[in-house]
Amino acid sequence: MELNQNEKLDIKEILKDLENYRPKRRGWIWREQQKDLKMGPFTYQNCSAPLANSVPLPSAKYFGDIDPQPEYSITTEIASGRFEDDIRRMRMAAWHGADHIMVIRTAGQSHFDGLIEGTPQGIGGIPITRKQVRAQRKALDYIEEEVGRPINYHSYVSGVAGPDVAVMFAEEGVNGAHQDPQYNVLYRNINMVRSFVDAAESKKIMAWADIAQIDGAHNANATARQAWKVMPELMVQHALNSIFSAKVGMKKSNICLSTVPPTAPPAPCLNIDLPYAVALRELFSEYRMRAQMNTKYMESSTREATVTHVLNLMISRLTSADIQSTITPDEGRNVPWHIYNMEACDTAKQALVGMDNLLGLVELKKDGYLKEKVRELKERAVLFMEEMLETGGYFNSVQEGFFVDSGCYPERNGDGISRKIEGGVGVGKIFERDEDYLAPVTAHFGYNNVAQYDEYAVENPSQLIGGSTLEVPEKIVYIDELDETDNVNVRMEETKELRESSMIKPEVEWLGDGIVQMDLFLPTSKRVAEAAALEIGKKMGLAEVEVIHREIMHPAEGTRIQLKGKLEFSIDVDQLVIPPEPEIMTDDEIREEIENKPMKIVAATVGEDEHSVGLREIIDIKHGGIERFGIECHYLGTSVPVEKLVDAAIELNADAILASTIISHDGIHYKNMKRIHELCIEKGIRDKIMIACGGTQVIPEKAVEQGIDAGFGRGSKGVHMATFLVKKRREMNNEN
Ligand code: Z97
Repeated sequence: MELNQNEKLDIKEILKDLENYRPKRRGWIWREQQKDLKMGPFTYQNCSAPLANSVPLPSAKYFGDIDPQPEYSITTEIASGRFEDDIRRMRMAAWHGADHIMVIRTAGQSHFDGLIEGTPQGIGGIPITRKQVRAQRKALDYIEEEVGRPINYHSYVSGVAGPDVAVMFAEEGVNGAHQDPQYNVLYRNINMVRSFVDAAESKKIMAWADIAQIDGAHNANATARQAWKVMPELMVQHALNSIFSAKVGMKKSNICLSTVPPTAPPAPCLNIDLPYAVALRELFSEYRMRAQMNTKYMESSTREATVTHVLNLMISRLTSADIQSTITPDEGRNVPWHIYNMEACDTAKQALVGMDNLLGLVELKKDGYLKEKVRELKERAVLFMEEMLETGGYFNSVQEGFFVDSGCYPERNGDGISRKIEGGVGVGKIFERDEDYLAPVTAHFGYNNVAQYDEYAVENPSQLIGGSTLEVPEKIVYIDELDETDNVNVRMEETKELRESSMIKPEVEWLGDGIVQMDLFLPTSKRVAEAAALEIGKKMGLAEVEVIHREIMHPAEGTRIQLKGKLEFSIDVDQLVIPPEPEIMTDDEIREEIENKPMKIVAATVGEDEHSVGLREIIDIKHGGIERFGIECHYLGTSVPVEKLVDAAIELNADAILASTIISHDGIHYKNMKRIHELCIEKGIRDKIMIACGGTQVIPEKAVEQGIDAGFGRGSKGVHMATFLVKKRREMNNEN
């Protein structure tokens, strides 16, 4: 199967024969920095290879549609609850520059003591199952061909079923995963001994599959009362998971620290976040940095979240990052919608490309505040470690509540998360291996008594059974669906009409969800505005109306509201009358043509019409009008009689007459057009001159019916007019 960019990805095709699908490859793939990369008129220092297919930034049209890609991997997090709809989002995100697709797990999956099968619908994320993972990896195998860049697929290995999930990920070609036993302990209250034993096994398997690992330190930042106070502890958490992973056998270049700039405006965030970022990079120079954006202080304002994101991106550019996360405002208002994934990817791309070569321009100070702060943070972290040792190690320290304390170490407020060594989910489930223990599997951690059975199998115990599932995927037991009522086939049947007919509905996350968002300004206080907005939504025919964002413009004068609601109807796209898109030549093409063959026009508003703004926008260089292409414009003013306009055209030997009217009583605008055409015939110039008329009430087809060459309605720009003039002149001269 090959994707066609003009066709939707066929989910049914992805699901077909999934039982026998094998991933194309294993392991994480990093982007490669290309120094002195030339694209369009520019040279970049911090970019990677461009994509074969992508959606460039909106303003790329002024720069030859180039779409430079930063050298950091760009993450997008996807969490809608329906994996089949997320696949379409992944494709869009890949076109917007994401090459690290993280699927968030459904609520509570950490506490499942084993794998889930089938494709149930999730809450707050996707139930991670073999079928779901395989389908998404398969889709990404096609999508990466389409965009021309490898895409890393990622989910979570933490939790009680960590090792089981790790094996499944290794089998299914997953490329990245969160794995950090401290996450289990602190946030999921999973027994700490069990968590570290499971982590050893999980990490060993991840290392075999070359899966890049992200740790869980960012969670302390999100949980802490004052996120910037846990900076020393965050470094300790990074250190514990990193060295533990390396000791288990994971290569350091696949161990990523999940770093978060700890604070956000109105805090003076750069002043706090930058020393922390520098300290981390100095202490952990052998490892990779996954720069997560700050989510702790994220509210429902997309504007505010975007500014914080950009400040975080500046930290990445001033220090470094290997993976750059792009959290969406989902975290602030729980709207994990397609558009926000794209916006966040674009924010990262735009800011990183905009700050290309930043370190070639500025240098971080090597003395003063920055240096002192960096040293102070490192000292605090080292002291924290020392106290842990004095306390008897990690387990005792957790029991004592050392972690996620709201004090900045060595200050302690006694409000840390405390867990019992003999407590938590899965307590007492660790057993020492017997002397004759043998597991005929690959990538297994710890004691495995193979030699007594076959000394040649010591290096690879799976030989004893002719290979385990990692070598012989045919041995994988693939379970399709377990629940008849909750699975992808049932869901796709429910949305069949929208998949297979010309009916269409607006959507934010699931096909046919019918959700729309509205922006309102209401000239009243916040509480009143909220209530009024809900009423307005209902009156507009929306179901399930909800206010998802409110922002005070002034306590009494007004409030900005964002509303969401559901539309119950669909539209038949086959019934739509879609006018052809106006043709537009590029600025360069038009300019070249005019340079080679100059053009002159006369223009005026005609009849009794004083509205000059529209015409000025078409003509004036200031408004992007046709003057900017070098077209010589003679503007005669307003309320000009049509006779005078035609005479002026003759006198100046103009190539075209441009007339504009807004007034349309009694069809006067069309009558004037007809008159210009007739006058030109009478004066013998009609076959030599182009006539174009415009105005807000002008319907192009009706204008042409009056005998003139083109009509321009509302929304027309100078470039449309210039394109018409150039093409029409070529046609008149038989140059096409
Ligand atoms: C991020 N925005 O990008 P469950 N293991 C670790 C984690 O950090 C997490 C889980 C497991 C964040 C993603 C927070 N991280 C969300 C180390 C969650 C999730 O939800 O307990 O099944 O596992 O990292």
